[in-house]
Amino acid sequence: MAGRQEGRMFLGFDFSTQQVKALAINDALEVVHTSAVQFDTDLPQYRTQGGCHIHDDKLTVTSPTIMWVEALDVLLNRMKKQGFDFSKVAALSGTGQQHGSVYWKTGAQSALHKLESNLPLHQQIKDCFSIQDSPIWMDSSTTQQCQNLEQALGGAQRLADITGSRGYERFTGNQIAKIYEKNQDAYNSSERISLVCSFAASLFLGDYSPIDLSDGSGMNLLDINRREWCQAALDACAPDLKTKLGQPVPSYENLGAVSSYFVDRYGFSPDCRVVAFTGDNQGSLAGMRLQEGDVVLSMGTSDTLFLWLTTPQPALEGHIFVNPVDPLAYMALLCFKNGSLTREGIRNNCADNSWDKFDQLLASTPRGNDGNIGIYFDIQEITPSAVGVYRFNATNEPQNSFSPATEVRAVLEGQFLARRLHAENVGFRIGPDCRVLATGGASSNTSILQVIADVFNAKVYVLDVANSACLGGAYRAKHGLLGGDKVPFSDVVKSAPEYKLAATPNSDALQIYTALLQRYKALEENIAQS
Ligand code: ADP
Ligand code: XUL
Repeated sequence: MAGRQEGRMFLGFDFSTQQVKALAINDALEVVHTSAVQFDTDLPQYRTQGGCHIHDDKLTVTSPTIMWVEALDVLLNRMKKQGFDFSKVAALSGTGQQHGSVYWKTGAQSALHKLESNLPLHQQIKDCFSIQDSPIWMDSSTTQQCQNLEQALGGAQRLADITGSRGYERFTGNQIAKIYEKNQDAYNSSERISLVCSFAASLFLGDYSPIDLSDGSGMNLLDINRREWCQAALDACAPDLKTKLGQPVPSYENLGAVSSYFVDRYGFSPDCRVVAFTGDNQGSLAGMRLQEGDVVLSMGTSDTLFLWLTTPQPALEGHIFVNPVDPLAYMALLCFKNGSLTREGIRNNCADNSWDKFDQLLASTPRGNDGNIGIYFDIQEITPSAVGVYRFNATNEPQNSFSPATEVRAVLEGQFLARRLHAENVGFRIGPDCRVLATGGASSNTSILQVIADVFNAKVYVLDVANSACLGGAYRAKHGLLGGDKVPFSDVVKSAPEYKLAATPNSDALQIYTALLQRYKALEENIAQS
C-alpha cells in the first residue's frame, strides 16, 4: 500500500455554500471523524439564508468573507473539544464552492504571516479584505461582462475553446470585471484575489495560496490547453490581474507546512503539509475516485454528470476543467435541471405517487419504447437551453399524450439519452471499460439503473459516498504528501471500498439505443433551435 504509516491521519475541509465541514481519514482511508459548522444557525449574527445574502436586484448574491473565517475558528474549536488529535494529521487539503472570490487588501499578506495563536483568526484578519462581501456562484448579475469577454476573445465558442466554458455570469473573471467597473478603489487596493478554495488554503498556510489549475478553470480566465492564464481574457476583465491572481499550480501541489498559528493553538504537527485546495465538484470527482473512462451520474434534485476526459471538446454547453487529480487530463461538468423532480412528476401523474407502480409500468414496456420518444423540460433546461414537453411516435410525429406505461419509459429513456448525447458532445467516448457510477436519491431505484445501463451500454455501479467533496480533500491531501506527480492518484485510493455492481446492459441494448440516440439528437436539436 502506497506509503502506509500507523496512526497518521489526513484532513479534508469543504468550504461550501451553507457550511464548513471537516472529515478525517486514517492511513487505511477509513473515515474516522466528521464535523460541520452551519452558517445560518451556528453563526446567526451574519444573518445569512442558505449561507448567503440575495440582494434586492435578485441577481447579486454574496456571502460575508469574514463569516467563512469565523466558521473555521468555530469548527476547529469544536474538533478540539471533541478530542480530535490534530498532531496526527500528516497533511490537509480541501475544497470550496466554485467561482466565489475573495479580495485581500494591501497588507493582508503580512497579517497572515503574523497570526498570534492566543486570538481567534477572524479577529486578526477582519480588516484584511478590500471587499467585505464575496460574490459567490449563485450570482448572476454579470451578463454584460460575459458579453464583453466573449466579444473580446472572438465569440462564445472561441472563449469556450480557450477557457473550457463560454461566458458564465458566476465565473470569476466576469465577477472581477464587475468589481473593477463598479468599485475601482477596492480593486486597486486588492493585493491578491483568491477563489474560495485558495482563500481557505491561505488561512492554513498563513500566506497566499496559489489558485489550483482545476478550480482556476472555473473563471473564464485560464487557458486550459496551455494551463496558464490567458492574457487576452485577463486584459478584457481588469488591469494587472495576473499579479493579483498569482501563478496557478497543479491541484496536488504540496504548498508547504501549516502555519505556526495552528501548531500553537490546536496542536497540529509543525510538519503537517497543506496541499492545494480545489473546487467542490473537483473534490467530489476525487472523493468518488473517478478514473479514465468513468462517468458519474449524480441524481439528486437535478442531475449532474462528471466525466473524465482526455481529449475535451469544449462546447457552448457544460464546462471543461483541468482534471484535479491528473493535470494532463480534464473533467467535464454538465448540469441538467430537469432531473428527479421531472421523474417524480410523471410518477405522480401516471403511477399514483408510487415508485413501485412506476417500476411495474416500466417493466411492462419494451426497451426502446416501440420507437416513442419523450422530452420533458418542465422548467427551463440548462443542457440544452430549451423548455417544454414534447412527445414523438416512431415516425417522429408529435403526440399530445402517451399511455402511462409509455410515458414512464419515455421520461427515463429521454433523460438518459440526453445525458449520453451531451457527454459525447463535450468529447466523452463510451469505451468497453466505461463505468457509470450512480449516486444521489434516484440511484436507489434499480429499474432506473437498468435503463441507464442499457442507454449507455455500460455497467452501472452504485456509490454511497457521503461528503464526497470533503472525502476527496482528505484523499488529495495524502496524494499531495506522497508527491502528486510521482504517484498516480488511483494508487493512493486503491484500498478504498469497492463499488457495488447494480446493473449490466442487456445484449440488445447497443442496437436499440444507438438508433434511438440518433433520432433523439435530431429531435432535441430541433427543439433547442426553435
Ligand atoms: P438532493 O441532494 O438534491 O437534496 P437527493 O440526492 O436526496 O437530492 O435525491 C432526492 C431525489 O431522489 C428525490 O427528488 C426523488 O425524486 C429521488 N428518489 C428517491 N427515491 C427514489 C426512487 N426509489 N426512485 C426514483 N427516484 C427516487
Ligand atoms: C459549479 C457550481 C456549483 C458550485 C456549488 O459550476 O457553480 O456546483 O460549485 O458549490
